[in-house]
Parts: sequence; C-alpha cells; structure tokens
Amino acid sequence: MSQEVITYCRICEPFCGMVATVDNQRLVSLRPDRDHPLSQGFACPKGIAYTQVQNDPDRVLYPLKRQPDGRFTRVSWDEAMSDIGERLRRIYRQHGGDGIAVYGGNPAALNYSHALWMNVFLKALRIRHFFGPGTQDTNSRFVASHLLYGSLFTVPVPDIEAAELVVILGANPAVSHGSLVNMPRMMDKLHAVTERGGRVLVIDPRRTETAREFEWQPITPDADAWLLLSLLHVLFAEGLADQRALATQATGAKGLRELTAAFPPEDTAIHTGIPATVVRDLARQLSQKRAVVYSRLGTCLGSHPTLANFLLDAVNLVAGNLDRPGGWVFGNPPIPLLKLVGPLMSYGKWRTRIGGFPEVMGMEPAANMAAEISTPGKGQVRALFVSAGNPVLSTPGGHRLAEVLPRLDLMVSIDLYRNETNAHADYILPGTAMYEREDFPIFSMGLYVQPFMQATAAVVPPAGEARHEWQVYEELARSLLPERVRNVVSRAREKGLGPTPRLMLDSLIRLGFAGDRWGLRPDGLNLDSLRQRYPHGIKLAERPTTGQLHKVVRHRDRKVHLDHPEIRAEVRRLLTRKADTDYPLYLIGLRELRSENSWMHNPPALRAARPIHAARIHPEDAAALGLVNRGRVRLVSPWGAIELPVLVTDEMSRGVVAVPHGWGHKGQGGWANANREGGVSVNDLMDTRAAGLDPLSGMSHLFGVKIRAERVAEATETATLTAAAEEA
Ligand SMILES: Nc1nc2c(c(=O)[nH]1)N[C@H]1C(S)=C(S)[C@@H](COP(=O)(O)OP(=O)(O)OC[C@H]3O[C@@H](n4cnc5c(=O)[nH]c(N)nc54)[C@H](O)[C@@H]3O)O[C@H]1N2
Ligand SMILES: Nc1nc2c(c(=O)[nH]1)N[C@H]1C(S)=C(S)[C@@H](COP(=O)(O)OP(=O)(O)OC[C@H]3O[C@@H](n4cnc5c(=O)[nH]c(N)nc54)[C@H](O)[C@@H]3O)O[C@H]1N2
Ligand code: SF4
Ligand SMILES: [Mo]
Repeated sequence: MSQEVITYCRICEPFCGMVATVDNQRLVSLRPDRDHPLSQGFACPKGIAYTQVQNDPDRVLYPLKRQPDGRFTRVSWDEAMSDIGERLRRIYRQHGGDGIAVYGGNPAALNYSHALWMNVFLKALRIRHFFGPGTQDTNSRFVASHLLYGSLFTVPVPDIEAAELVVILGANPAVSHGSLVNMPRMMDKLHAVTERGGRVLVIDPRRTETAREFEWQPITPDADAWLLLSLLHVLFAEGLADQRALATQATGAKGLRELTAAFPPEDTAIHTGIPATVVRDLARQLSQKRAVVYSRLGTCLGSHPTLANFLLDAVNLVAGNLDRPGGWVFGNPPIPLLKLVGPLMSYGKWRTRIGGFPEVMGMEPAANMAAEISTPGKGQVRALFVSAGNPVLSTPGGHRLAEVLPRLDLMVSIDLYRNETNAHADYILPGTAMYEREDFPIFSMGLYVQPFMQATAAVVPPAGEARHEWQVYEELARSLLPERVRNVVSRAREKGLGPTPRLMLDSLIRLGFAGDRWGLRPDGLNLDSLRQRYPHGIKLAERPTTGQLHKVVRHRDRKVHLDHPEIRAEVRRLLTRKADTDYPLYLIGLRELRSENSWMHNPPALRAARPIHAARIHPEDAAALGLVNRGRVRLVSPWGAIELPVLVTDEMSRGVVAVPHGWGHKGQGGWANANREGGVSVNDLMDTRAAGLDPLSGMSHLFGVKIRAERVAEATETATLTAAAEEA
C-alpha cells in the first residue's frame, strides 16, 4: 500500500517542502509540498530527482574495503570498525589529535545529527586539522562578521519583501535558490519587488539566469572591493551617509571614511568596468530607498573576500539599511543558536602549520590539505576522515591532493557513493541518504528572514547496511576508550542511554522562544509536537525583527566596528594587484540547475537536460582566439591546465570565461552515469600556495582567476575524444 509522507528537501539551503510517496518502505516519488508555508509547492529538478539517488543502483550500501589492487570489496561493519578502530588507536597513541584530520563536506552541514556529532568527534579526539568546503564557500563571510559584529555567526539576510531596491552582487538565486539566506521562492520575492515598482539590479560578470530577469550591470571579476569602496566613497563625499545610523549603530565611521576617501568611482572604473555615473547613481538610490545589497559566492571566492564582505555590510549600514525594514536584517532564530554554536566560535586561536593562517571555527584552509599530508614534522596528517565530501574535485589543486592521499596511514570515508576522493580510502562506509533520517535545519535557524521551523521524521528505513553518520562518528570516538570502558558504553548505548542528537535538538526547541520549557509553557513546542502539529512546518512571524542590532552584536560596546587594521591592510594589498599579460582572461565559476557541486551527476532524470561540461566564452574573445562553438579549448593558469569543449555565448562579458566546478569524473568513482559525462575539474587550475589565499580567512581564490585560453588543434582533439570514449 502506498502512503504519502510530509518531509523536506535538504540538498540545498531553502529546504523546500516535499511530499514523498512510499510503497512498502521504498521511496517511489517526490513532489513539492503545496502546503509548505514558505515553499508553497515549489521544488527544483534536483529535489524531485532525489528518488533516483535514494534508489541508485550505484549507491554504496555496505562497508567497502580497498584491496591492494585498488578494487573495493564488501566487508562487515564489525570487521571494518574493528580494523579502523585498531589503526586509529595506534595513530592516536603516537601522534595524538594532531595527526588526525577530518573533512566534513557540504551535505554534512545540512544534516543536523551529522554536523553535531562530527564536532563531538573533533573535540573528543582534540583533532587539529579540520577541513571543509567552508574555505571554498563561507568563511570570509564569517570573518567579516567577526570583525563587524564580534560574532562569526551573525550573518545578515536581505529583507526582500519590504525592499524597494535589491542589488545582487555575485549570487545567482535563479539557479542556486539562495544561499546564506533561507528563502524558498526567492525569485518570486524578487519579481514582487519589480512588480511593486521597485528595482532589482544584478551586478555580475555573466548575464546569469537571474540577471536575465532583471537589470544587469556587468562587472570585471574580482573587483567587488573596488566597487564597494567607491560606493562608500560617494555615500560619505556626497553627504548621503545616514548620520543617525553611524552615531547609534557603529564606531569607526571616521576611519572608514578616511579609508574610502581615495576611491572615487572615477578612479575605480578602470578596475570594475563600471562607469562612475552608475556607481554615483546607485549610491544615491541606496541611501534614499529601502534598499539592500546582497551577495554570496561572487564576493566570497575572489582574492579579497573578507574585505569585500566587510565593505558590503558597511555599505548597507552607511546607506541606512542595516537592521531596518527592507534592508540587511538579522534573523530571529527560534532556538538558542548562539548557545549551541558558541563553543565552536573561535577565530585565530591558533595558526595553521602550513601558511600560518588563523583557524576559523576550528577550520583550516582546504587548500592546505595536500601539504599538511605530505609535509613531515609534528602535526603531519596521518589519518583522514572524509564524510559527505569530495575535496579531490571541490578544492583547489584537487589533483595534487589525489596524489598524496595514498600516503596516509588511514583514510576512511562515509558517503553515498564511491567518489573521486574516497577512491583512495582504506574504507568507504555507507551513510544514510537524507530521507532515511530525521532532520531539522539547525544551523540555518538564524538565516530565515521569517523565523521558521520544520522537523521531519525518517521517510524510509536505511537502505542496505547504511548507518547514520553520527553513529559512525560516535563509534569511532568510542574506539579510543580502553576496551572495558568501551564495552560498557556500547552496551549502555544499545539500551538507548546517553546523549543523542535528538535529545539535544529537543532541548533546543524547548528552550527557544516558541518552546514549551518542559511544560512551563503548555502551548509551546517540543520536537514531537512540532512534528505532529506542524508537519509542513510553522512560520513563527510574518516579518523579520528589526531594531535588534544591540542584541545580535557581540562587541562589548554593542556597536558595529567599522575600522580595523586588518581591513586597512587588505586595502593596501588590493592596491598592489598587478595585471598579468601572460594570463589576460578571467576565469569564474558557474552553477547549473541540474547539478549539485560534484554530485547529483548520476540520476538519469537530471542528465537529459544538462548542458555538456564546457567553457563559456564571449563571441569576440572566441573569434580572437580562433575558438568555435563545440570546438576544444585549453585553459592555462600558472598552476595547471585543462582541456574542454567551448560554448560561445554573449551571456559572458568580454575577457571572462566561465566553467562549472565539480566535474572531472574519470572512472575513479562508482557513479557510472557521472563517469560517462566526465568533464574536467576546474579546480586543477587553482592556486594552493599560501600567497594565493585570503590571509584573513584562508579562503581559496576560485573566481576571477587569471588564465589564458588556447585553441586545441584538431589532432589532439580527436585523440582526447577517443581516449574519453574508451574510458566510458
Ligand atoms: N543548482 C545548484 N544549486 C546550488 C548549488 C549547485 O551546485 N547547483 N550549490 C549550492 C551551494 S553549495 C552554494 S554555496 C550556493 C551558492 O549560491 P550562489 O552564490 O548564489 O551561486 P553561484 O552560482 O556560485 O553564484 C555566484 C555568482 O557570482 C558571479 N561572480 C563570479 N565572479 C564574480 C565577481 O568577481 N563579482 C561578482 N559580483 N560576481 C561574480 C557568478 O557569475 C555567479 O553568478 O548554491 C547552492 N545551490
Ligand atoms: N571552483 C569551484 N570550487 C568550488 C565551488 C565553486 O563555486 N567553484 N564551490 C564550493 C562550494 S560552495 C562547496 S559547498 C563545495 C562542495 O564541496 P564538497 O562538500 O567537498 O563536495 P560535494 O560535491 O558537495 O560532495 C558531496 C559528497 O557527499 C556525498 N553525499 C551526499 N549526500 C550525502 C549524505 O546524506 N550522507 C553522506 N555521508 N554523503 C552524502 C556525495 O555523494 C558526495 O560525494 O565545493 C566548493 N568548490
Ligand atoms: S531548491 Fe531544489 S534542491 Fe534545493 S531544497 Fe529546494 S527542491 Fe531541494
Ligand atoms: Mo556551498
């Protein structure tokens, strides 16, 4: 008998409501949930196609052990865990937590129990090297918040529903569906702005899917800091700065004003490609309207990402749009989020062994991974745990990482698939897929513009022998206990004793502003009543809370700090940038509707409509280089080279090439369809040297990378195609 279950999708950040059809404990199909208070019947193709991930014949469903010839064979959980445990004990005895590394991938952050217990594992073993997509994604945003608000986790969100002007500086919500903001139907909300007579302006080097629906202002890649400095310049110089905001919300306005004095838009136009009149007009509108500048990876993956994110908030504040309706506002998390993440919120408590970067919430630059594994000395990585990640494709210089992974004494991965990274693991352990577990978007609670909660139960039981990641991490941590204690703890666990992610989550909900306080507030919620009474989720307010800056700012004076020596130093570094005639083009990234980073390339439903993996280039650039549509091009940076087909399109700005990341499936992974599509990894072109990373956040530089392009001669083209065909 088939049955419908209300749940939500966790592939990306909007967490769209879903209705799952389940037959005989098997997921049969997914459809968007019309009754979800926020997504209201919206879901994207990836979300719908997840049925084909759940039931994918290529999924890893049993623990796998790598044999000396590189092939994987099935082993029992007991066999895998006892061997891993023994090896981990040996490494730990010799090197302590300094010799161990964890890489927690993107899906780990969207899975509350995984994220929580991975952190327990990190703390329990005092693991030194923690890596993740953060240094390819969010850490510059967090460090900017640390400087501005005294709290890494205080991240503003755009109040689009009340805005008259929305500037999107380097984000593509039509494809990404919004990031670092939980806003299902973000495109509808943007369209509502223009329908109300307002403006949406997309500033992006590419005429993106979002830009096509609104106004597009091209910008030279990696020039956002120049633009933002000029916007601040105009706000101050033309007397447009909101003096009340500066007096009540901030300190350091004078320093910021001095810092930006040297950047009139007439001078920075050469860097940004944006005419001064456009910048002046924009600054005026930002100061006169209920307006917000929102951004995401476009300002996080350049070469000055902390500076750019810092300046962006400064623009919003100085224009009078911070913590105001229609502006850059703060969420109102319905759980005590800062209490939860408080212990994780460190910055610069130590510096990394390689490159001397400040840790960011315990995280080190992923660009350092290969060097941390291969560089001898105290703190050299001997054991690596990768859960829900694929750094060989997702991090800079991934091909070099692949070369050094075999040197590890122990490598273990928890994943749904054999991927390009865990091809080198000693063991691949099967994790549960998202509909096989209960969930709650715990770390996103502060990123909803309207406070919202939804909790889901597991929809189907784990397939094969898949286990929850949190249970695996806990068992790994337990393996370090003396045998007698270990047995006692394990027996207690089997009886359901001891802390669990669920218990923690239930407490957080009970303690939150809508919580039941264990009965003190009889109408309040706990995990069970939230699930039972509000299976589609519950919106806890219609409008965001504004005027709460003094609450969210953690600096002792409760003010936003606008003047920092670190930021001044970054502006000085910006001024030292040089053009490089050997590498005249800029390389930027590009996300695709039917792909999620390096995965979701296997479901057949997504394949048919997906474009080939190609480099997009402007017609005039193509003509100048002798490139033709569907011909092949070689992209060269100082750090590597890749060859791929060309897509000639006038959606690109002159001088800019866009290539999607996450490709380069060459048969090391077990995803047969993905392997057939192949592609190449754009991250093989990226810099991993310390000098190539953001000194403040350790962020990789992945957008606006200087490259050159060369036509690939026909002969090579045929040779490459034949080789690829043979592999497939
Ligand atoms: N379909 C799909 N959705 C996804 C993902 C996916 O892989 N596929 N990934 C998810 C993840 S992990 C994340 S973090 C989010 C990311 O969410 P977004 O940041 O919205 O996604 P991107 O498409 O990377 O958007 C970055 C934009 O910045 C532009 N850009 C590049 N360089 C510059 C620059 O120098 N300046 C400016 N102003 N713009 C620039 C790019 O052209 C691009 O349009 O998306 C999530 N959603
Ligand atoms: N050049 C360039 N590089 C980039 C980016 C870019 O824009 N340009 N974007 C960066 C960003 S924003 C991100 S977030 C990273 C992503 O980088 P990563 O997190 O390293 O890689 P993903 O491609 O997300 O791989 C996710 C892995 O998790 C597995 N998986 C999926 N669901 C589950 C699950 O429920 N449980 C378990 N155990 N495993 C699961 C998948 O099979 C896959 O192997 O890439 C970054 N790299
Ligand atoms: S946008 Fe698509 S993938 Fe992301 S949560 Fe919604 S349905 Fe899932
Ligand atoms: Mo991401």
